[in-house]
Parts: sequence; structure tokens; C-alpha cells
Amino acid sequence: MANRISVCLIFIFVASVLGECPNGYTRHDDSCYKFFSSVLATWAESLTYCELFESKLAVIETEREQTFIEGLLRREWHPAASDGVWVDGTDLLIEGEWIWADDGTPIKSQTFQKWYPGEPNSLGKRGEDCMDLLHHEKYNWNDNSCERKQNFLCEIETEGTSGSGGVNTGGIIGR
Ligand SMILES: [Ca+2]
Ligand SMILES: [Ca+2]
Ligand SMILES: [Ca+2]
Repeated sequence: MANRISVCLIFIFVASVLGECPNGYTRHDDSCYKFFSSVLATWAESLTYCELFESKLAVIETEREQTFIEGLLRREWHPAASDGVWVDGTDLLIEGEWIWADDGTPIKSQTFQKWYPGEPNSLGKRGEDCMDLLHHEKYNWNDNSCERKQNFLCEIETEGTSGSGGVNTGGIIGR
């Protein structure tokens, strides 16, 4: 029994060193992604869901990442899925100043942005302060009402070989 447990622990250890994704998550570059397409949640609820599974709402930093995400959402889309998919962007703190909630990075400081033309438009009396990807707008970025219940995309940033090509940068992690 004890042996089984230690074998099990070794597997978990090896898996985490190799940077494998937890069950249900899909790897792309240094991250793992999970599209929760059967849960409807407000933006804040979806953030909590992601945390429950050791992840965060997706932070989209590059065109390459956006393209992967579009493919993933398209593949897993189904007729009962919501049109919008929550990701981590918000301007809840200061209207018009979009940040990634995870670490507060201003989105305008990022070279890559993919707002749908005319977005963010903060529609309606109460405005729109949370970012989603709209299925009918080819998963370009939109601002939506944070209270809306819809599906969401979680991301785990794994450590290990960062950058492309798997260059060994000298083992900063785990030494
Ligand atoms: Ca990311
Ligand atoms: Ca807003
Ligand atoms: Ca909008």
C-alpha cells in the first residue's frame, strides 16, 4: 500500500516536472487551457471556478495564443454554449483602463490586442466592465456586463522551458 502511494507520488512528481496538464486541460506552449462550456457563470464566479481548479481566467498576450484559443473554442463549441466566453480582462477598477485582473498588467501596454471593431463600447446604463470572446464575432474581444452568465476559459501557466524551441536557459526553476 505504502509502495503504491510512493509510486503514485513519483508519477505526480514526474508529471509536474514535465509540465503536463491536469486532466481535461489542453496544452499550448507554456500553458494549459480548459474551456468550461457547460457551466454558466458571472465573470467573478468564473474567476472563482478557475481558481478552484488551480488556474485563472485566460490572459491573452500574443497573436499566437489568440489563434490557438480561437481554434480550441471553435472545436469545443456546441449549440448550448453561450455566445460570450469570459477571459481575464476587466476595467472594473477604472472605467476605460483595461487590465488583466490576474496581475494588473494594463492591456494597452501590450503589443497584441484584438478588440472587435467598435469595442470596448461599455453599452447600456450600467456599462460593460468584463472581457469576453464572442463566438459570433469570431472570438474577437468585447466588453460585456460582468453579471451576465456565460461560459469561460481557464488557463494554467506552467513553469519550465519558457520561450520557443525548448532552449535550456540554465535551470532557474527547481535548482
Ligand atoms: Ca496566456
Ligand atoms: Ca467599462
Ligand atoms: Ca461591448
